[in-house]
Amino acid sequence: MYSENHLAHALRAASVGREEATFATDATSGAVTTYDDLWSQAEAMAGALVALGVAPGDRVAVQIEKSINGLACYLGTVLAGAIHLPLNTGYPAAEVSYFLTDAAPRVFVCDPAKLDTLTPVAEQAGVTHVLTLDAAGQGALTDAAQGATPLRDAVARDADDLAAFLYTSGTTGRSKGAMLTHGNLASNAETLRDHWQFTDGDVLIHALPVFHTHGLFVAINVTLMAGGAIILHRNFDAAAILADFARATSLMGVPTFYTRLLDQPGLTQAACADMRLFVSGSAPMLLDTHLKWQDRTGHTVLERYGMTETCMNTSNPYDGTRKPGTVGLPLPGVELRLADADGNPTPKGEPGGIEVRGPNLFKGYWQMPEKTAADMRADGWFITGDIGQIDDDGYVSIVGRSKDLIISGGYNIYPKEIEALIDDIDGVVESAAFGLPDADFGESVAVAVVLERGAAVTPETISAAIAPQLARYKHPRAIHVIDALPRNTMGKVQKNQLRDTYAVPVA
Ligand code: MCA
Ligand code: AMP
Repeated sequence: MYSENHLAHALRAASVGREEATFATDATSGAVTTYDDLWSQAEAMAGALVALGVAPGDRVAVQIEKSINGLACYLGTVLAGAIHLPLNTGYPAAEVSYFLTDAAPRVFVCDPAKLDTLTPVAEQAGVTHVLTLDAAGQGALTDAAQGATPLRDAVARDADDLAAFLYTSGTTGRSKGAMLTHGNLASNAETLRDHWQFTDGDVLIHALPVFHTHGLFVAINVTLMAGGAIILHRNFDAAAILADFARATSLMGVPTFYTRLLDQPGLTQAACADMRLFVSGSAPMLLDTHLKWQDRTGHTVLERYGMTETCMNTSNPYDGTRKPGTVGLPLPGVELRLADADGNPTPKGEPGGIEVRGPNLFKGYWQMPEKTAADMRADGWFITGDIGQIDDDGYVSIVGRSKDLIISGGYNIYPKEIEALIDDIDGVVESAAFGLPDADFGESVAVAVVLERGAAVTPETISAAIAPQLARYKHPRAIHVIDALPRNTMGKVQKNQLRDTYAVPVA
């Protein structure tokens, strides 16, 4: 099936001959989607896209709520040989405008409620087709799919051809489109399926967003490649997820999922009796959370480490010892080393910059060869910007980051993006955004601002000025007006000092 299309073939193979098996159960309505339903819908979507003129290599951008038809749109894009470009549903028009202009997609699919706002944005970016898809899976795209001739033979694509763009912010401000190939996605999901022992008997509780690697290329691709099933939650509701433990086998989440579940009195060993695997990633899980989880459930959370550009790099073992506070060992096929800024490996046992190499590595940043070259060494090592340490057993711990990044509830927030908006406000001299410990999200955004003398600017006016331009999760939770930013002798802003000054004890 789809033997000419590398990723589609890999995703479909496990369910061939089992078309009536369940792929998804909707957590709220109980509606069941079989594998036949899913792929039929994907073929219809692919037919609609081809009818709109989508050709191999074209981008299909989506900013849509999570739904089965949304997943079918992803798969339909792959079948059509095009490139799937999902956008965070929280991005306001100002942010969407950047992505559409940069990626120049042939088609943009958005929520009907945003059509009036986003149509002019898309037109300005030169997008020729704007369609809709709502949370119930209805809209112009579904209508077009119903009227289209389904694409039964997937468009031929090799392992090296592009399958997806995921935008990831840069430390210098502008977001970069990470180009992921069919081979990247297929090889990584296959490795994870085998490493975590996913089979067609698995039922994964799926509560992650599907516009990032974690929710889409890990959770969905692994399930498809195993021929398993998901319970589809549109958002994270701790009580509803806990209730599903009785009919599921596995959960993938960010640390916030686990801290919120720990607040549920019903979280007991008995409640987890049917679950075989809890996976965490995207952000560091505190040792305290690991230990509390072990104590309450009898399970050890399996922590793993990845990046948009690399998919998953390391994982604690399924069968062997899972070491809380580490992200485990390099996955099969992935090489990992610690090195200094020049690429010289660091002495054994000492911290160093994490670099990775393998079939999981992306092809580069879209139309930014200089940024690709800055992060990718000539001999293929990718510089992650994370600082790690490796213990005597080979387990990797992430001990810091050389990149200026805040991770809040599993979402990456680049301080530079916030600082640039604040610095643009009349009366602001300069600003520094930094992360503070947060009991729910791990980190939250705080900002220190220096004002011109007598400027009529307040934390409230700053919030109001940046609000329309930034997704809600990036909004500063605290804004401090100060006389001068602390700097070292080289003139570099000392964010550690700001973090120490403004940290509030976490409950
Ligand atoms: C929601 N809010 C947030 C966040 N999420 N603020 C900061 N950080 C966040 N992550 C805002 C909401 O807009 C709201 O603001 C207020 O916080 C409370 O919202 P609440 O309803 O409690 O939040 P939620 O809807 O329950 O979402 C929390 C969440 C969500 C479930 C943790 O953020 C989430 O799904 N995170 C997962 C992100 C993820 O998939 N990351 C993977 C990417 P107000 O009420 O004031 O308007 S990284 C990746 O893919 C790499 C490769 C990897 O390794 O996995
Ligand atoms: P993203 O750019 O959204 O793909 O986020 C990737 C970054 O998330 C990595 O470079 C790490 O800094 C961080 N990350 C992912 N998984 C973990 C983890 N298990 N522990 C600590 N940090 C993590």
